[in-house]
This record gives sequence, structure tokens and C-alpha cells, in this order.
Amino acid sequence: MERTFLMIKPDGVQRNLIGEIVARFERKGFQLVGAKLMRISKELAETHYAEHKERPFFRELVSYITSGPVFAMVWQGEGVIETARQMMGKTNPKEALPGTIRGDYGISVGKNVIHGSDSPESAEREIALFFKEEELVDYPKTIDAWIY
Ligand code: DAT
Ligand code: MG
Repeated sequence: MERTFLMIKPDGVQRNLIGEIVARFERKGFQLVGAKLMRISKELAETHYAEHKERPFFRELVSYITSGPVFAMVWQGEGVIETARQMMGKTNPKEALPGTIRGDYGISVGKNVIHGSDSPESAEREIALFFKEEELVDYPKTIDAWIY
């Protein structure tokens, strides 16, 4: 089953949005297979966001993402990578539609509440970067028969 890496950023944690955001993915029907509250080191932040190394906002991005604890998660389900991106909304909360996480909870692109992998390749890379294999829990859910 497909998996993606989602992370509630420091602003989302400080604003008490962990429960609210987790609830959206649970209600959708996706399955949580790993989660932890953690601090991101500067090194991990730079590796995670390596694709943006040359962008003008890179330093600000690393400083923001390391500014407080984040809530890192792995979610599983059919099409979860693409659907989670849709549920998050556009990168800039000003362009994100109401009903999406960034549309409902954010205002500025520099504090956009949540991260989600944007492709199968980045999902695989980011899951491995943040979680050890033994931290991911494989378990059946009987309710899946009512979702799929
Ligand atoms: P996403 O998080 O939607 O995958 P991205 O990968 O293009 O977006 O950028 C990563 C993060 O960098 C994004 O969540 C917020 C920040 N960012 C992107 N564009 C920015 C900009 N123009 N100014 C400031 N921060 C920006
Ligand atoms: Mg991205």
C-alpha cells in the first residue's frame, strides 16, 4: 500500500493543530503507520529541503523548520501521496482553497503549517530520512473493508 511522509511544522504544533490535522486524515480513511514529536537538527533540515538549497528563502526555511518541535507522520492508503497534497492545499496559504489545511489554517507561505511528500520518490526518501523501519507499524484495520 502507498505511503507518504507528512509533517506538522513548528507553527502547527505551537498553534495546537496536531489533533485537528490528524483527524482530517483519519476521517478520510487513511491509516497512520508512524508518528513522533521531534526536533529537527539543522543537518536534517538541510537534507530534507536539499532541493531548495539555491533558493533565496532557504536559510529562512531551515531556521523556521528547526524553530520548535514538529510532528512527523507516515500515512498509508490508496493514492495517499496525491490526495494528501490536495488536502494540504497550495504551498502559499493565500492561494490555498478554503477546506484545505493551508487554506483553513495559514496566511503566509513562510508559516504554512504542514509538509507533505510531492511524489513517490520523495515519499520514499523522506520516510527513510525521518523514520527507522522498526518505527513504522504494519497492522490490519477491519474498517478498511468499509473504505475500499
Ligand atoms: P511544498 O511545501 O508545498 O512542497 P515547496 O517544496 O515548493 O512547497 O517549498 C517548500 C517550503 O518552502 C514551503 O512549504 C514553504 C517554503 N517556501 C516555498 N516557496 C517560498 C517562497 N517563495 N518564500 C518563502 N518560503 C517559501
Ligand atoms: Mg515540497
